[in-house]
Amino acid sequence: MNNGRRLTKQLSLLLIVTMLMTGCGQQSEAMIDGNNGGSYKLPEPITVSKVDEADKNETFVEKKSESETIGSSSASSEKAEAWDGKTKENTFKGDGYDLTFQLQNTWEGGFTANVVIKNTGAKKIRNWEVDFSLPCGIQQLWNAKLTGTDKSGYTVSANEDWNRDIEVGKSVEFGFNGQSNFDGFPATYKLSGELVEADATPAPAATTDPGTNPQDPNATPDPQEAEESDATDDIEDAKVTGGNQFKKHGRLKVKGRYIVDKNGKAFKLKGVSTHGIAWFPQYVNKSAFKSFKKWGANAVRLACYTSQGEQYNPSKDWKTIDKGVKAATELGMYAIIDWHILQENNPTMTTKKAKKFFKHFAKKYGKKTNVIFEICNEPNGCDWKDVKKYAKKIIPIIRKYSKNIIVCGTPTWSQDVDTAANSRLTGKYAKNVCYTIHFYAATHKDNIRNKVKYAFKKKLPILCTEFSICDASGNGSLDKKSANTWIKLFKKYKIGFFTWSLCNKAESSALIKSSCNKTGGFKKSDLTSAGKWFISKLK
Ligand code: IDC
Repeated sequence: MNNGRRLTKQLSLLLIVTMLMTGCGQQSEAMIDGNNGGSYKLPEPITVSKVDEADKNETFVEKKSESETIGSSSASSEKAEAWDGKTKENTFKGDGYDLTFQLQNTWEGGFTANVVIKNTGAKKIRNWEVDFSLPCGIQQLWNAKLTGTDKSGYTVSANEDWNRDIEVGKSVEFGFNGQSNFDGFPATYKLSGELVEADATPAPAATTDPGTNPQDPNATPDPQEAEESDATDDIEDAKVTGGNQFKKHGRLKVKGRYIVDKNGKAFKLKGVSTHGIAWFPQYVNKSAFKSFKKWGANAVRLACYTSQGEQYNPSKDWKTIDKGVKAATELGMYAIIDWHILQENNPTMTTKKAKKFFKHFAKKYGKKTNVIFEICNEPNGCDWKDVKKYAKKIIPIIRKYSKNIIVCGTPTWSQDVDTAANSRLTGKYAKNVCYTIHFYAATHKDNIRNKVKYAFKKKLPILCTEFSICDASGNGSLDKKSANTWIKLFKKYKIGFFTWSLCNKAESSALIKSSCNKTGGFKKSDLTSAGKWFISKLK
């Protein structure tokens, strides 16, 4: 039997579990003990269908038989009970797995949740997929991919080889931000996956993606697996002092895995990103940028959200970008023009208007030595091949007018630099192109840092065009320890970084205190703790 067919057969044990959960801590009819003091309805049948007789000599093959039914079904139209405002966690103990929904953070208009799927059974669960009901939008999702939505909720599944198998006794986790006030734990879940004998041979993609290790579901890409070295003695640092940066350092270029100045020395871009320029245009001004230059920034990023729902309005935003480029230029700073896709998760959804946008700005600023083009902020819920397809449409438009650096986003909100490293743009599309990593330090830790280590060893040129030290919602508590580890890594690898965001919005990623009404001429005392921490890293 050929490998493909054999492996397809290996996936033939199917586990489907539907369960109902009501609001945590609440009592209701059809109670079953053991649900964290809460209650749930009896689960839907678990159907285990077994494989073909023909396959009986495969490692974990079981003989085909009628499907078994475990548990009994119940209605799935149950609504979640309202949240009690206190409970942070709700675990459902299923047959062979636990599903824990952890509420990590809440704020007016949103929340961050983490979901842990633990394998408590005797077989490995492979290619898991969770359907869960949620009456609101999802803004971010990490360590999983969105594979479907309908009016009642979402389908989320493993997004990498390293998290698609859940070994016996182990867990995988994914997280997301909800876009409205938290209103109760999901009322319904459905966990699907394949049951595989624990000692079965590894999954096929193990050999196709060297960045991952399917044997250990909790592993992230193992940087050791990228054979190349991460010693940075192959390049000298540019001496960066004050004054006009692009007069001194000229047009920046991508050279191997580094961004270099006109003398071929590694140049670290360091700057602030604006918030959405449609929402906070008042901070796009020379005096605001000057404050950060004084503290050591050499660049700014102008973030232009792209959908109407996100207030994109070319007739206003384009003028704000002009104002921003002019201010940065007068201050001798580099400026990134950022096509800030977010709600429009797949960049190909924006190709038409992105072409217009980049034609306009490349024509206008492409010959200026200080302008950089970022073509898609954060692709999410789409494949790397979509991003590449889009990049191949946009890059030639910019190249018609400009040789300047182009920054390309990566999948999963610009976290998957490992994927980009394994299959980067080539030929004319690759010239002077680097790839972006984004992180929010309280959410993204070693698992994402390992992607950077792996990609760096694979010689991928990386620029961090956005990060903050709070969680991925742009809010929540600050994790300076994780943030310091990130910056240390960037300094070691000579990777530039831009922090989110230059505004006084009442959220912890904002750099300016919400009580401060100034739009420029900032003093240190006008900065939030994220702002103060950031300027301390500019030295
Ligand atoms: C957030 C802003 C928030 C705004 C929201 C709109 O901080 O004020 O309401 O966008 O969608 C990103 C995005 C960035 C997000 C940020 C925090 O690039 O636009 O800004 N974030 O969620 N990626 C990861 C985090």
